Amino acid sequence: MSYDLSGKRIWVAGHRGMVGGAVVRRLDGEDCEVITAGRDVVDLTQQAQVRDWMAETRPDAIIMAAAKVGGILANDTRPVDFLIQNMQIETNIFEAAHANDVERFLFLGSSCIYPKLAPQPIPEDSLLTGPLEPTNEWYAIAKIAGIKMAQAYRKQYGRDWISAMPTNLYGPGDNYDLASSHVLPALLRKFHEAKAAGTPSVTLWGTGTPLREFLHADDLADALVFLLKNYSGYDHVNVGSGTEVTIRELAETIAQVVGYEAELVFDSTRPDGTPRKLMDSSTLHKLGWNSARSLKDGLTHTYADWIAKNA
Ligand code: GFB
Repeated sequence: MSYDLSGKRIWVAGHRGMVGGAVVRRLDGEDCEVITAGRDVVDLTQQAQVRDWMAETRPDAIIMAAAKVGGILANDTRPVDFLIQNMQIETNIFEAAHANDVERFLFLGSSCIYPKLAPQPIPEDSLLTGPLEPTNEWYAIAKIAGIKMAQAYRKQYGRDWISAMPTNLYGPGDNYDLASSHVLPALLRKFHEAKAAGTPSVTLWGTGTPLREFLHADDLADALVFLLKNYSGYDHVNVGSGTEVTIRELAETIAQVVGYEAELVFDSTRPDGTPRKLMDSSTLHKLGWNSARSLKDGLTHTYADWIAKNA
């Protein structure tokens, strides 16, 4: 299958977020028209606004990077927000896309859709084979519903709509708020601030033993454009980097990137979350895409970007 982006009007939903921003940058190199709309123009949780805006704008394709996202603490403590807002955004966009005959729709999920104790690396077909990780089951349920919406429109109406499941992401434009961020920006910030203040230790949540696979948002954006052009199918596709580290190893690498060695203190009152979630990305590799950036390079670039924006 090959979908030619030339002359197409592509709406990047969620362009102000880390992933949406990366997709917009990536589409700059394509011969297409990129459509964006901030919350001031269309509030994606409001059905009538989405319906009216889409009828007026008529995109040919949608890359759906809009979502309520957050790290382990935010997910664990605000289940209503993560479940309801994501379901609203998804339902509104899918319905309006169908009403306006959108040709291609790429829905973005998350690796937390898989069972807590899924086989590793996690193949796509382990979806719905076991209980979810409790700290993020609300977000996971909303994302599973999104996969099913894409599949339902394909099954009932023959829509050529697809889903991609990225692993843990990082990059420019990430959320650095310690109460709601993911681990990678949190640790960049903690080491940076410890260095500035000369604090001898940095506190990490949990035990430091969970394993996480990290992918740079620019690599994800490249994979998404690749899938939009080259993949048509009922099944969702995993997008990972193959780079897996423990949280302790991540902290040690971040210490090198920031240039500050500190004692690592582990706060065991905070949750570890799922023990491991390494994606099996062989489907994507067989289709012809591979990620290029190393974690160290990606961290260096991300840290430099954050410093530049916060100097
Ligand atoms: O990135 P993170 O918040 O989310 O946490 P998940 C990953 C691991 O890092 C957990 C540990 O074991 C945390 O306990 N960690 C250590 C920290 N120090 C910190 C810290 O200062 N801040 C944070 N945030 N973590 C999320 C899901 O799970 O991953 C979402 O909640 C989503 O639904 C996302 O799927 C990709 O990887 O555990």
